[in-house]
Amino acid sequence: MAQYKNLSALFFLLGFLLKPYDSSAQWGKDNIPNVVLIYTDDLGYGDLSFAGGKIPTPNIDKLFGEGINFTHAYSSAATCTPSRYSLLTGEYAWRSKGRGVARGNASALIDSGRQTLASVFKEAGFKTAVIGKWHLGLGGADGPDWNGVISPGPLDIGFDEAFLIPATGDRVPTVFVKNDRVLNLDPSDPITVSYGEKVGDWPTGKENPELLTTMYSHGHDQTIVNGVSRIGYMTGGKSALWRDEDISDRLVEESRKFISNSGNQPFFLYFSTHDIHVPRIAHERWQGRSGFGPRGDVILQLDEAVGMILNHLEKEKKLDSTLIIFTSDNGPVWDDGYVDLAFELIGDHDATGGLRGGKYSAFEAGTRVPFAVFGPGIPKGETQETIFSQIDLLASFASLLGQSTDVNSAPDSEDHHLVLLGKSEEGREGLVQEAISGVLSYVSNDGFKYIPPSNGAAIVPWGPKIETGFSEKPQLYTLSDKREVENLADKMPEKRAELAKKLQAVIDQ
Ligand code: NG6
Ligand code: CA
Repeated sequence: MAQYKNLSALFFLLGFLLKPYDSSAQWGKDNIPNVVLIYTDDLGYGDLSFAGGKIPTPNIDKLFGEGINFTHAYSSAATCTPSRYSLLTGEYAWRSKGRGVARGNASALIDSGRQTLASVFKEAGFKTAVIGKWHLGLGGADGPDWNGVISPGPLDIGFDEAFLIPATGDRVPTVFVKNDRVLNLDPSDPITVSYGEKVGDWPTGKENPELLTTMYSHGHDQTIVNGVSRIGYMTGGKSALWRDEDISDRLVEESRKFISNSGNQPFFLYFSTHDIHVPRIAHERWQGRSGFGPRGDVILQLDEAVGMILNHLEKEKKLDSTLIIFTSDNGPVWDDGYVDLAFELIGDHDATGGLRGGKYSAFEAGTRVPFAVFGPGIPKGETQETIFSQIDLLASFASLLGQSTDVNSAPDSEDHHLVLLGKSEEGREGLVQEAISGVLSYVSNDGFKYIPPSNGAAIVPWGPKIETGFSEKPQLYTLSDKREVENLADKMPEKRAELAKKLQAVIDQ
Protein backbone atom coordinates (compact mmCIF):
# COMPACT_ATOMS: atom_id res chain seq x y z
CA MET A 1 0.00 0.00 0.00
CA ALA A 2 2.91 2.31 0.72
CA GLN A 3 3.91 2.08 -2.92
CA TYR A 4 0.35 2.97 -3.95
CA LYS A 5 0.27 5.98 -1.69
CA ASN A 6 3.58 7.32 -3.02
CA LEU A 7 2.55 6.87 -6.59
CA SER A 8 -0.87 8.39 -6.12
CA ALA A 9 0.74 11.35 -4.38
CA LEU A 10 3.04 11.76 -7.37
CA PHE A 11 0.15 11.58 -9.83
CA PHE A 12 -1.79 14.06 -7.75
CA LEU A 13 1.15 16.47 -7.76
CA LEU A 14 1.75 16.10 -11.50
CA GLY A 15 -1.94 16.58 -12.17
CA PHE A 16 -1.97 19.65 -9.98
CA LEU A 17 0.97 21.19 -11.85
CA LEU A 18 -0.57 20.51 -15.25
CA LYS A 19 -4.19 21.42 -14.52
CA PRO A 20 -6.48 21.80 -11.51
CA TYR A 21 -7.42 18.40 -10.04
CA ASP A 22 -10.87 17.43 -11.22
CA SER A 23 -12.36 14.97 -8.78
CA SER A 24 -15.54 14.60 -10.84
CA ALA A 25 -13.38 13.38 -13.78
CA GLN A 26 -15.70 12.19 -16.54
CA TRP A 27 -14.54 10.41 -19.61
CA GLY A 28 -14.22 12.96 -22.41
CA LYS A 29 -16.09 12.33 -25.67
CA ASP A 30 -12.88 11.51 -27.55
CA ASN A 31 -11.36 9.06 -25.14
CA ILE A 32 -14.20 6.82 -24.02
CA PRO A 33 -12.88 3.27 -23.66
CA ASN A 34 -14.83 0.10 -24.35
CA VAL A 35 -15.64 -1.85 -21.21
CA VAL A 36 -15.48 -5.62 -20.80
CA LEU A 37 -16.78 -6.99 -17.51
CA ILE A 38 -15.55 -10.56 -17.07
CA TYR A 39 -17.87 -12.03 -14.46
CA THR A 40 -16.75 -15.50 -13.44
CA ASP A 41 -18.71 -18.01 -11.43
CA ASP A 42 -17.68 -19.40 -8.01
CA LEU A 43 -14.03 -18.38 -8.42
CA GLY A 44 -12.05 -17.75 -5.23
CA TYR A 45 -9.31 -15.20 -4.72
CA GLY A 46 -6.83 -18.02 -4.11
CA ASP A 47 -7.78 -19.79 -7.35
CA LEU A 48 -5.50 -17.42 -9.24
CA SER A 49 -1.84 -18.32 -9.49
CA PHE A 50 -0.59 -14.82 -8.70
CA ALA A 51 -2.43 -15.15 -5.37
CA GLY A 52 -0.86 -18.50 -4.53
CA GLY A 53 -3.13 -20.82 -6.52
CA LYS A 54 -1.40 -23.94 -7.80
CA ILE A 55 -3.08 -23.93 -11.21
CA PRO A 56 -1.40 -21.55 -13.67
CA THR A 57 -3.60 -18.61 -14.70
CA PRO A 58 -1.14 -16.38 -16.62
CA ASN A 59 -3.74 -14.47 -18.62
CA ILE A 60 -5.85 -13.56 -15.61
CA ASP A 61 -2.72 -12.81 -13.56
CA LYS A 62 -1.76 -10.25 -16.22
CA LEU A 63 -4.94 -8.26 -15.50
CA PHE A 64 -4.05 -8.13 -11.80
CA GLY A 65 -0.30 -7.62 -12.29
CA GLU A 66 -0.60 -4.93 -14.95
CA GLY A 67 -3.72 -3.33 -13.57
CA ILE A 68 -5.11 -2.69 -10.09
CA ASN A 69 -5.50 -5.66 -7.77
CA PHE A 70 -8.34 -5.03 -5.31
CA THR A 71 -7.78 -6.98 -2.10
CA HIS A 72 -11.12 -6.01 -0.50
CA ALA A 73 -13.66 -6.10 -3.32
CA TYR A 74 -17.02 -7.71 -2.64
CA SER A 75 -19.90 -9.22 -4.51
CA SER A 76 -23.20 -8.36 -2.86
CA ALA A 77 -24.09 -11.95 -2.06
CA ALA A 78 -22.55 -15.37 -1.57
CA THR A 79 -24.68 -16.86 -4.37
CA CYS A 80 -25.23 -16.02 -7.99
CA THR A 81 -28.71 -14.57 -8.51
CA PRO A 82 -28.63 -11.92 -5.76
CA SER A 83 -25.07 -10.91 -6.68
CA ARG A 84 -26.01 -10.44 -10.31
CA TYR A 85 -29.25 -8.70 -9.46
CA SER A 86 -27.37 -6.18 -7.32
CA LEU A 87 -24.58 -5.78 -9.87
CA LEU A 88 -26.97 -4.92 -12.68
CA THR A 89 -29.58 -2.87 -10.79
CA GLY A 90 -27.58 -1.09 -8.05
CA GLU A 91 -30.15 -2.28 -5.52
CA TYR A 92 -29.38 -4.86 -2.85
CA ALA A 93 -31.29 -8.00 -3.85
CA TRP A 94 -32.48 -8.64 -0.28
CA ARG A 95 -34.65 -5.48 -0.31
CA SER A 96 -37.42 -7.67 -1.71
CA LYS A 97 -38.22 -11.36 -1.44
CA GLY A 98 -37.83 -13.80 -4.32
CA ARG A 99 -34.33 -12.91 -5.42
CA GLY A 100 -32.51 -15.95 -4.08
CA VAL A 101 -30.95 -18.59 -6.39
CA ALA A 102 -33.48 -18.66 -9.26
CA ARG A 103 -35.01 -21.78 -10.78
CA GLY A 104 -34.29 -22.42 -14.45
CA ASN A 105 -37.85 -21.43 -15.38
CA ALA A 106 -38.15 -18.33 -13.17
CA SER A 107 -39.68 -15.21 -14.69
CA ALA A 108 -37.61 -12.08 -15.29
CA LEU A 109 -36.48 -10.61 -11.96
CA ILE A 110 -35.53 -7.16 -13.27
CA ASP A 111 -38.40 -4.98 -14.48
CA SER A 112 -38.36 -3.87 -18.11
CA GLY A 113 -37.19 -0.34 -18.67
CA ARG A 114 -35.43 -0.13 -15.35
CA GLN A 115 -32.05 1.59 -15.20
CA THR A 116 -29.29 -1.00 -15.16
CA LEU A 117 -25.54 -1.13 -15.61
CA ALA A 118 -26.24 -2.03 -19.25
CA SER A 119 -28.73 0.81 -19.83
CA VAL A 120 -26.20 3.30 -18.45
CA PHE A 121 -23.79 2.29 -21.22
CA LYS A 122 -26.53 2.15 -23.85
CA GLU A 123 -27.73 5.65 -22.97
CA ALA A 124 -24.14 6.84 -23.39
CA GLY A 125 -24.06 5.47 -26.95
CA PHE A 126 -22.39 2.12 -26.32
CA LYS A 127 -23.29 -1.09 -28.07
CA THR A 128 -24.09 -3.52 -25.27
CA ALA A 129 -24.16 -7.31 -24.92
CA VAL A 130 -24.46 -10.03 -22.33
CA ILE A 131 -22.77 -13.26 -23.31
CA GLY A 132 -22.89 -16.20 -20.89
CA LYS A 133 -24.68 -17.05 -17.71
CA TRP A 134 -27.85 -15.06 -16.97
CA HIS A 135 -29.65 -16.61 -13.95
CA LEU A 136 -31.95 -13.61 -13.45
CA GLY A 137 -35.11 -15.16 -14.82
CA LEU A 138 -36.72 -14.70 -18.24
CA GLY A 139 -40.24 -14.07 -19.48
CA GLY A 140 -43.43 -12.76 -17.89
CA ALA A 141 -45.39 -13.98 -14.88
CA ASP A 142 -45.75 -17.47 -16.40
CA GLY A 143 -42.01 -17.78 -16.96
CA PRO A 144 -40.22 -18.18 -20.29
CA ASP A 145 -41.95 -19.49 -23.41
CA TRP A 146 -39.08 -21.72 -24.53
CA ASN A 147 -40.79 -22.37 -27.87
CA GLY A 148 -41.60 -18.79 -28.76
CA VAL A 149 -40.39 -15.28 -28.03
CA ILE A 150 -38.75 -15.20 -24.59
CA SER A 151 -39.58 -11.79 -23.26
CA PRO A 152 -38.99 -9.78 -21.14
CA GLY A 153 -35.30 -10.40 -20.72
CA PRO A 154 -31.95 -8.67 -21.14
CA LEU A 155 -33.05 -6.88 -24.31
CA ASP A 156 -35.61 -4.98 -22.21
CA ILE A 157 -33.11 -3.66 -19.67
CA GLY A 158 -30.38 -2.16 -21.80
CA PHE A 159 -28.67 -5.00 -23.65
CA ASP A 160 -28.65 -4.77 -27.46
CA GLU A 161 -27.64 -8.40 -27.77
CA ALA A 162 -27.81 -11.49 -25.62
CA PHE A 163 -26.33 -14.97 -25.90
CA LEU A 164 -27.38 -16.78 -22.76
CA ILE A 165 -27.12 -19.79 -20.59
CA PRO A 166 -30.62 -19.06 -19.22
CA ALA A 167 -29.88 -20.06 -15.60
CA THR A 168 -26.89 -22.30 -14.78
CA GLY A 169 -25.15 -25.25 -16.36
CA ASP A 170 -26.71 -27.58 -13.81
CA ARG A 171 -30.30 -26.41 -14.40
CA VAL A 172 -32.58 -27.29 -17.30
CA PRO A 173 -33.16 -26.34 -20.03
CA THR A 174 -29.60 -26.97 -21.22
CA VAL A 175 -29.92 -24.78 -24.30
CA PHE A 176 -28.61 -21.38 -25.34
CA VAL A 177 -30.95 -18.43 -25.79
CA LYS A 178 -29.90 -16.05 -28.52
CA ASN A 179 -31.53 -12.65 -28.04
CA ASP A 180 -35.10 -13.77 -27.31
CA ARG A 181 -35.26 -17.29 -28.72
CA VAL A 182 -33.81 -20.71 -28.02
CA LEU A 183 -30.95 -21.23 -30.46
CA ASN A 184 -31.26 -24.10 -32.97
CA LEU A 185 -34.71 -25.16 -31.79
CA ASP A 186 -36.63 -27.43 -34.15
CA PRO A 187 -40.29 -26.35 -33.86
CA SER A 188 -41.44 -29.94 -34.40
CA ASP A 189 -39.62 -30.95 -31.18
CA PRO A 190 -40.79 -28.37 -28.64
CA ILE A 191 -39.20 -28.00 -25.20
CA THR A 192 -41.08 -28.73 -21.98
CA VAL A 193 -39.51 -27.82 -18.65
CA SER A 194 -40.71 -28.58 -15.14
CA TYR A 195 -39.38 -27.87 -11.68
CA GLY A 196 -42.12 -29.96 -10.11
CA GLU A 197 -43.30 -33.26 -11.58
CA LYS A 198 -41.28 -35.18 -14.14
CA VAL A 199 -42.16 -34.38 -17.75
CA GLY A 200 -41.46 -36.60 -20.79
CA ASP A 201 -39.60 -39.86 -20.78
CA TRP A 202 -35.96 -38.82 -20.77
CA PRO A 203 -34.02 -40.77 -18.14
CA THR A 204 -33.17 -39.18 -14.81
CA GLY A 205 -30.09 -39.54 -12.63
CA LYS A 206 -32.17 -41.01 -9.87
CA GLU A 207 -33.77 -43.73 -12.03
CA ASN A 208 -30.84 -44.48 -14.31
CA PRO A 209 -27.56 -43.69 -12.56
CA GLU A 210 -25.80 -46.21 -14.83
CA LEU A 211 -26.21 -43.72 -17.70
CA LEU A 212 -24.23 -40.98 -15.93
CA THR A 213 -20.71 -39.95 -16.89
CA THR A 214 -20.65 -37.60 -13.87
CA MET A 215 -22.36 -38.85 -10.71
CA TYR A 216 -24.39 -36.47 -8.56
CA SER A 217 -23.64 -36.08 -4.85
CA HIS A 218 -26.56 -33.98 -3.62
CA GLY A 219 -29.56 -32.72 -5.59
CA HIS A 220 -28.93 -32.84 -9.37
CA ASP A 221 -30.63 -36.22 -9.87
CA GLN A 222 -33.29 -35.20 -12.38
CA THR A 223 -33.19 -35.15 -16.21
CA ILE A 224 -29.98 -36.48 -17.77
CA VAL A 225 -28.54 -34.44 -20.61
CA ASN A 226 -25.11 -35.23 -22.07
CA GLY A 227 -24.45 -37.85 -19.38
CA VAL A 228 -25.06 -35.37 -16.56
CA SER A 229 -28.22 -35.26 -14.46
CA ARG A 230 -29.47 -31.76 -13.70
CA ILE A 231 -31.76 -29.79 -11.42
CA GLY A 232 -35.22 -29.85 -13.06
CA TYR A 233 -36.92 -31.96 -15.70
CA MET A 234 -36.97 -31.33 -19.42
CA THR A 235 -37.90 -33.03 -22.65
CA GLY A 236 -37.74 -31.96 -26.29
CA GLY A 237 -35.43 -29.49 -27.99
CA LYS A 238 -32.85 -32.16 -28.93
CA SER A 239 -31.33 -30.07 -31.73
CA ALA A 240 -30.82 -27.15 -29.31
CA LEU A 241 -29.00 -28.99 -26.51
CA TRP A 242 -25.50 -27.80 -25.73
CA ARG A 243 -22.49 -30.02 -25.20
CA ASP A 244 -21.02 -28.93 -21.85
CA GLU A 245 -17.49 -29.44 -23.20
CA ASP A 246 -18.08 -26.72 -25.82
CA ILE A 247 -19.68 -24.00 -23.68
CA SER A 248 -16.51 -22.02 -22.99
CA ASP A 249 -15.43 -21.98 -26.64
CA ARG A 250 -18.88 -20.96 -27.76
CA LEU A 251 -19.06 -18.01 -25.35
CA VAL A 252 -15.62 -16.83 -26.48
CA GLU A 253 -16.66 -17.16 -30.12
CA GLU A 254 -19.80 -15.10 -29.58
CA SER A 255 -17.76 -12.47 -27.72
CA ARG A 256 -15.26 -12.25 -30.54
CA LYS A 257 -18.08 -11.71 -33.03
CA PHE A 258 -19.61 -8.99 -30.88
CA ILE A 259 -16.26 -7.20 -30.48
CA SER A 260 -15.53 -7.38 -34.21
CA ASN A 261 -19.01 -6.25 -35.19
CA SER A 262 -18.97 -3.22 -32.93
CA GLY A 263 -16.87 -1.31 -35.49
CA ASN A 264 -16.06 2.15 -34.21
CA GLN A 265 -18.91 2.27 -31.72
CA PRO A 266 -17.77 1.93 -28.09
CA PHE A 267 -19.04 -1.29 -26.56
CA PHE A 268 -19.90 -2.78 -23.19
CA LEU A 269 -19.56 -6.55 -22.98
CA TYR A 270 -20.82 -8.39 -19.90
CA PHE A 271 -18.90 -11.64 -20.44
CA SER A 272 -20.42 -13.94 -17.88
CA THR A 273 -18.49 -17.20 -17.89
CA HIS A 274 -19.94 -20.59 -17.02
CA ASP A 275 -16.62 -21.60 -15.50
CA ILE A 276 -15.97 -22.57 -12.81
CA HIS A 277 -19.54 -23.52 -11.82
CA VAL A 278 -20.72 -27.14 -11.72
CA PRO A 279 -20.94 -29.31 -13.69
CA ARG A 280 -17.20 -28.86 -14.24
CA ILE A 281 -16.79 -30.44 -17.63
CA ALA A 282 -13.89 -28.89 -19.49
CA HIS A 283 -13.31 -29.32 -23.19
CA GLU A 284 -11.44 -32.58 -23.96
CA ARG A 285 -8.23 -30.61 -24.57
CA TRP A 286 -8.22 -29.56 -20.89
CA GLN A 287 -9.52 -32.72 -19.25
CA GLY A 288 -6.95 -34.14 -16.84
CA ARG A 289 -4.47 -31.37 -17.58
CA SER A 290 -4.39 -29.50 -14.27
CA GLY A 291 -3.57 -32.40 -11.96
CA PHE A 292 -6.25 -31.03 -9.63
CA GLY A 293 -9.23 -32.78 -11.17
CA PRO A 294 -12.14 -31.20 -13.07
CA ARG A 295 -12.21 -28.09 -10.86
CA GLY A 296 -8.59 -27.38 -11.77
CA ASP A 297 -9.20 -28.19 -15.44
CA VAL A 298 -11.97 -25.60 -15.74
CA ILE A 299 -9.70 -23.01 -14.12
CA LEU A 300 -7.21 -23.67 -16.95
CA GLN A 301 -10.07 -23.34 -19.43
CA LEU A 302 -11.24 -20.08 -17.86
CA ASP A 303 -7.75 -18.63 -18.11
CA GLU A 304 -7.56 -19.69 -21.75
CA ALA A 305 -10.91 -17.97 -22.44
CA VAL A 306 -9.63 -14.73 -20.89
CA GLY A 307 -6.46 -15.02 -23.00
CA MET A 308 -8.54 -15.52 -26.15
CA ILE A 309 -10.58 -12.38 -25.42
CA LEU A 310 -7.39 -10.37 -24.80
CA ASN A 311 -5.84 -11.70 -28.02
CA HIS A 312 -8.93 -10.84 -29.98
CA LEU A 313 -9.01 -7.31 -28.61
CA GLU A 314 -5.37 -6.97 -29.63
CA LYS A 315 -6.05 -8.36 -33.11
CA GLU A 316 -8.89 -5.86 -33.53
CA LYS A 317 -6.56 -3.09 -32.28
CA LYS A 318 -8.89 -2.45 -29.37
CA LEU A 319 -6.83 -3.67 -26.45
CA ASP A 320 -5.39 -0.19 -25.84
CA SER A 321 -8.86 1.32 -25.73
CA THR A 322 -10.65 -1.26 -23.60
CA LEU A 323 -11.09 -1.20 -19.85
CA ILE A 324 -11.33 -4.72 -18.45
CA ILE A 325 -12.84 -5.62 -15.10
CA PHE A 326 -12.34 -9.16 -13.87
CA THR A 327 -14.26 -10.52 -10.89
CA SER A 328 -16.49 -13.33 -9.56
CA ASP A 329 -20.13 -13.58 -8.45
CA ASN A 330 -19.32 -15.35 -5.15
CA GLY A 331 -16.58 -17.30 -3.47
CA PRO A 332 -15.29 -20.82 -4.05
CA VAL A 333 -17.07 -24.11 -3.50
CA TRP A 334 -15.78 -27.68 -3.83
CA ASP A 335 -18.50 -30.33 -3.82
CA ASP A 336 -21.45 -28.39 -5.21
CA GLY A 337 -23.56 -31.37 -6.20
CA TYR A 338 -21.41 -33.69 -8.34
CA VAL A 339 -18.78 -36.30 -7.50
CA ASP A 340 -15.91 -34.54 -9.25
CA LEU A 341 -13.35 -35.03 -6.48
CA ALA A 342 -12.92 -31.29 -6.00
CA PHE A 343 -12.08 -31.79 -2.29
CA GLU A 344 -10.13 -34.98 -2.72
CA LEU A 345 -7.81 -33.57 -5.37
CA ILE A 346 -7.41 -30.07 -3.94
CA GLY A 347 -3.95 -30.81 -2.50
CA ASP A 348 -2.31 -27.62 -1.28
CA HIS A 349 -4.36 -25.37 -3.55
CA ASP A 350 -6.25 -22.96 -1.25
CA ALA A 351 -9.10 -21.56 -3.34
CA THR A 352 -10.10 -19.12 -0.62
CA GLY A 353 -6.73 -17.40 -0.47
CA GLY A 354 -6.67 -17.80 3.30
CA LEU A 355 -10.21 -16.55 3.94
CA ARG A 356 -12.77 -18.45 6.02
CA GLY A 357 -15.89 -20.09 4.59
CA GLY A 358 -16.76 -20.22 0.91
CA LYS A 359 -19.74 -19.85 -1.40
CA TYR A 360 -23.01 -19.49 0.59
CA SER A 361 -21.13 -18.24 3.67
CA ALA A 362 -21.31 -15.11 5.83
CA PHE A 363 -17.58 -15.49 6.39
CA GLU A 364 -15.34 -13.51 4.07
CA ALA A 365 -14.76 -16.21 1.44
CA GLY A 366 -18.47 -15.97 0.56
CA THR A 367 -18.27 -12.51 -0.96
CA ARG A 368 -14.70 -11.17 -0.89
CA VAL A 369 -13.79 -11.98 -4.46
CA PRO A 370 -10.95 -11.41 -6.90
CA PHE A 371 -11.34 -8.05 -8.62
CA ALA A 372 -9.00 -6.40 -11.11
CA VAL A 373 -9.25 -3.30 -13.26
CA PHE A 374 -6.94 -3.17 -16.26
CA GLY A 375 -6.70 -0.87 -19.24
CA PRO A 376 -6.03 2.62 -20.52
CA GLY A 377 -5.19 5.14 -17.81
CA ILE A 378 -5.18 2.49 -15.10
CA PRO A 379 -2.05 2.45 -12.94
CA LYS A 380 -0.05 -0.71 -13.49
CA GLY A 381 0.80 -3.09 -10.71
CA GLU A 382 -1.08 -1.29 -7.96
CA THR A 383 -2.89 -2.77 -5.01
CA GLN A 384 -6.16 -1.23 -3.82
CA GLU A 385 -7.00 -2.21 -0.24
CA THR A 386 -10.02 0.06 0.19
CA ILE A 387 -13.33 -1.81 0.37
CA PHE A 388 -15.18 -1.79 -2.94
CA SER A 389 -18.59 -3.26 -3.76
CA GLN A 390 -19.67 -4.50 -7.18
CA ILE A 391 -22.97 -2.72 -6.54
CA ASP A 392 -21.13 0.57 -7.13
CA LEU A 393 -20.25 -0.16 -10.75
CA LEU A 394 -23.57 1.30 -11.94
CA ALA A 395 -23.21 4.70 -10.27
CA SER A 396 -19.47 4.83 -10.93
CA PHE A 397 -19.85 4.25 -14.67
CA ALA A 398 -22.88 6.55 -14.78
CA SER A 399 -20.69 9.27 -13.32
CA LEU A 400 -17.82 8.60 -15.74
CA LEU A 401 -20.22 8.68 -18.68
CA GLY A 402 -22.03 11.85 -17.63
CA GLN A 403 -25.27 9.98 -16.85
CA SER A 404 -27.29 10.38 -13.70
CA THR A 405 -28.06 7.51 -11.38
CA ASP A 406 -31.75 6.96 -10.69
CA VAL A 407 -31.68 6.89 -6.90
CA ASN A 408 -35.10 5.26 -6.69
CA SER A 409 -34.09 2.42 -8.95
CA ALA A 410 -30.46 2.08 -7.80
CA PRO A 411 -30.64 3.19 -4.17
CA ASP A 412 -27.56 1.29 -3.02
CA SER A 413 -25.14 2.16 -5.80
CA GLU A 414 -22.60 4.84 -4.90
CA ASP A 415 -20.26 6.67 -7.21
CA HIS A 416 -16.74 5.47 -6.43
CA HIS A 417 -15.20 5.83 -9.87
CA LEU A 418 -12.03 7.33 -8.42
CA VAL A 419 -11.48 4.20 -6.33
CA LEU A 420 -12.32 2.06 -9.35
CA LEU A 421 -9.76 3.83 -11.51
CA GLY A 422 -7.08 3.87 -8.83
CA LYS A 423 -7.21 7.60 -8.22
CA SER A 424 -8.44 7.56 -4.65
CA GLU A 425 -8.57 5.42 -1.55
CA GLU A 426 -11.73 7.08 -0.22
CA GLY A 427 -14.15 4.19 -0.55
CA ARG A 428 -17.64 3.61 0.82
CA GLU A 429 -18.37 3.73 4.52
CA GLY A 430 -19.45 0.12 4.67
CA LEU A 431 -21.19 -2.61 2.73
CA VAL A 432 -23.67 -5.39 3.30
CA GLN A 433 -22.91 -9.05 2.54
CA GLU A 434 -25.80 -11.46 1.91
CA ALA A 435 -25.24 -15.11 2.83
CA ILE A 436 -27.67 -18.00 2.22
CA SER A 437 -30.97 -17.79 4.10
CA GLY A 438 -30.78 -14.02 3.74
CA VAL A 439 -28.38 -13.50 6.68
CA LEU A 440 -26.88 -10.01 6.30
CA SER A 441 -23.46 -8.94 7.63
CA TYR A 442 -21.73 -5.58 7.59
CA VAL A 443 -18.17 -4.74 6.55
CA SER A 444 -16.96 -1.34 7.68
CA ASN A 445 -14.23 0.74 6.06
CA ASP A 446 -12.37 0.96 9.35
CA GLY A 447 -11.48 -2.73 9.05
CA PHE A 448 -14.20 -4.37 11.17
CA LYS A 449 -16.87 -6.86 10.18
CA TYR A 450 -20.05 -7.77 12.04
CA ILE A 451 -22.19 -10.89 11.67
CA PRO A 452 -25.45 -10.63 13.63
CA PRO A 453 -26.76 -13.58 15.64
CA SER A 454 -28.84 -16.08 13.70
CA ASN A 455 -30.09 -19.60 14.34
CA GLY A 456 -29.10 -21.18 11.02
CA ALA A 457 -26.94 -24.32 10.84
CA ALA A 458 -23.19 -23.80 11.26
CA ILE A 459 -22.45 -25.89 8.17
CA VAL A 460 -24.30 -25.53 4.82
CA PRO A 461 -26.94 -28.20 5.41
CA TRP A 462 -27.20 -29.91 2.02
CA GLY A 463 -23.64 -31.09 1.46
CA PRO A 464 -20.95 -28.65 0.28
CA LYS A 465 -19.19 -28.92 3.70
CA ILE A 466 -18.77 -25.15 4.02
CA GLU A 467 -19.11 -23.13 7.22
CA THR A 468 -22.05 -20.74 6.99
CA GLY A 469 -20.65 -18.35 9.59
CA PHE A 470 -23.99 -18.46 11.41
CA SER A 471 -24.00 -18.44 15.20
CA GLU A 472 -26.47 -17.60 17.93
CA LYS A 473 -23.85 -15.20 19.27
CA PRO A 474 -22.98 -11.91 17.61
CA GLN A 475 -19.60 -11.96 15.84
CA LEU A 476 -17.15 -9.13 15.34
CA TYR A 477 -13.88 -9.60 13.48
CA THR A 478 -11.14 -7.42 12.13
CA LEU A 479 -10.50 -7.77 8.40
CA SER A 480 -6.81 -8.22 9.17
CA ASP A 481 -7.82 -11.41 11.01
CA LYS A 482 -8.24 -13.04 7.60
CA ARG A 483 -9.56 -16.34 8.90
CA GLU A 484 -12.02 -14.67 11.27
CA VAL A 485 -10.64 -16.56 14.23
CA GLU A 486 -10.96 -14.10 17.10
CA ASN A 487 -14.52 -13.03 17.82
CA LEU A 488 -14.20 -9.57 19.41
CA ALA A 489 -17.94 -9.09 20.03
CA ASP A 490 -17.61 -9.35 23.83
CA LYS A 491 -14.29 -7.50 24.03
CA MET A 492 -15.48 -4.56 21.93
CA PRO A 493 -19.20 -4.12 22.68
CA GLU A 494 -19.23 -0.52 21.48
CA LYS A 495 -17.78 -1.38 18.09
CA ARG A 496 -20.22 -4.28 17.85
CA ALA A 497 -23.15 -1.97 18.62
CA GLU A 498 -21.89 0.66 16.18
CA LEU A 499 -21.74 -1.82 13.29
CA ALA A 500 -25.08 -3.39 14.23
CA LYS A 501 -26.60 0.08 14.07
CA LYS A 502 -25.01 0.84 10.72
CA LEU A 503 -26.27 -2.46 9.30
CA GLN A 504 -29.78 -1.69 10.55
CA ALA A 505 -29.60 1.80 9.03
CA VAL A 506 -28.85 0.33 5.59
CA ILE A 507 -31.67 -2.19 5.99
CA ASP A 508 -34.11 0.56 6.99
CA GLN A 509 -32.96 2.96 4.29
C1 NG6 B 1 -27.74 -24.82 -5.30
C2 NG6 B 1 -27.25 -26.08 -6.00
C3 NG6 B 1 -25.83 -25.83 -6.46
C4 NG6 B 1 -25.75 -24.60 -7.33
C5 NG6 B 1 -26.35 -23.42 -6.59
C6 NG6 B 1 -26.41 -22.18 -7.41
C7 NG6 B 1 -28.28 -28.12 -5.07
C8 NG6 B 1 -28.19 -29.19 -4.02
N1 NG6 B 1 -27.29 -27.22 -5.08
O1 NG6 B 1 -29.07 -24.99 -4.92
O2 NG6 B 1 -25.33 -26.94 -7.16
O3 NG6 B 1 -26.44 -24.80 -8.53
O4 NG6 B 1 -27.66 -23.71 -6.18
O5 NG6 B 1 -25.15 -21.70 -7.68
O6 NG6 B 1 -29.19 -28.13 -5.87
S1 NG6 B 1 -25.00 -20.22 -8.15
O7 NG6 B 1 -23.57 -19.98 -8.25
O8 NG6 B 1 -25.67 -20.13 -9.41
O9 NG6 B 1 -25.62 -19.40 -7.10
CA1 CA C 1 -21.94 -18.40 -8.55
